[in-house]
Amino acid sequence: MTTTANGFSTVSAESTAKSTDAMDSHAENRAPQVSIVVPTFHEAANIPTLCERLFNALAACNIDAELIVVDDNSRDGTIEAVAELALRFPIRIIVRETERGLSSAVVAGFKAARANVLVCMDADLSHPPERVPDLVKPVTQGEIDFCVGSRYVVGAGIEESWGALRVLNSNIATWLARPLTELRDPMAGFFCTTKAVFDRACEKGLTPLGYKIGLEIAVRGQVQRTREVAIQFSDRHSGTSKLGIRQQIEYLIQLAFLYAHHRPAALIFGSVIFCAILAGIAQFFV
Ligand SMILES: Nc1nc2c(ncn2[C@@H]2O[C@H](COP(=O)(O)OP(=O)(O)OP(=O)(O)O)[C@@H](O)[C@H]2O)c(=O)[nH]1
Ligand SMILES: [Mg+2]
Repeated sequence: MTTTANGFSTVSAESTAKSTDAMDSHAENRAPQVSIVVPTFHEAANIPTLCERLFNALAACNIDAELIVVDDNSRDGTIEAVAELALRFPIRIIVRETERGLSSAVVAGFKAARANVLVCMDADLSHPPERVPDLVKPVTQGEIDFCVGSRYVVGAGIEESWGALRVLNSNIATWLARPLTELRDPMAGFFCTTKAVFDRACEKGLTPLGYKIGLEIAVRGQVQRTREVAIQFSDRHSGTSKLGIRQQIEYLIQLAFLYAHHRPAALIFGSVIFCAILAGIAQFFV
């Protein structure tokens, strides 16, 4: 493994040298149509199934893509799994040794992407890989510049095992973002956009904080033409969730930044209402 000045590592194990050479020469010739970025933290068990299903779906639609895994030094066999898959598929891995976080991992992957069309999805198979072509097609054809794999449009669904608390949590988080975007599922981690939108979002001060990088890119990148593709959202295939209270607090901070920049009046109005509610509650205790 070699470490770059950014603190990234890329796999250079002998076992992958052959496939890396093959991919490098392929890379020199032609950039892929689509770069798919998957952030990972302890997802080794999910990577092979994800990779197989994804490239089967892409091959069926003649889509030429690369898969970039951005792993935060999981040390759980993810590097080895990718090295083995790289013998058969155009997959590579970026290992970050000094940084942690889902959103910043996606940003690192998008910056390393060779294609002009970018996809972000989870590793845990919550996002059906078979739907990737449906997200990609309208973007590659220039019809839209942001496509979401949505849980909240007609025909979509989420697994029944979601408890009432998780549904409520998701609904509140979605509702809080409503004035910022027309998307029904702005919290989705399954989306497709263009390098141009991503670059614009970076220019407008993209903050890779917390979990909701899709919302951040859509709002800062000022996307105009969006579409939502219905998906069946499954529970994670294997492993455990990394979403906790810290990520929820980070989401609120991220929202405050987005409102301050794009809807300052709504931020002031919301703050006044919030303080009024707090003052009302406080009266019961004094
Ligand atoms: N690189 C990186 N990836 C992360 C980090 N946290 C989460 N991920 C990945 O981001 C994706 C989404 O995380 P999840 O833990 O599945 O979050 P979730 O989908 O909200 O929760 P569950 O599906 O219930 O587990 C997965 O592929 C994770 O491995 C992180 O700090 N760094
Ligand atoms: Mg998940």
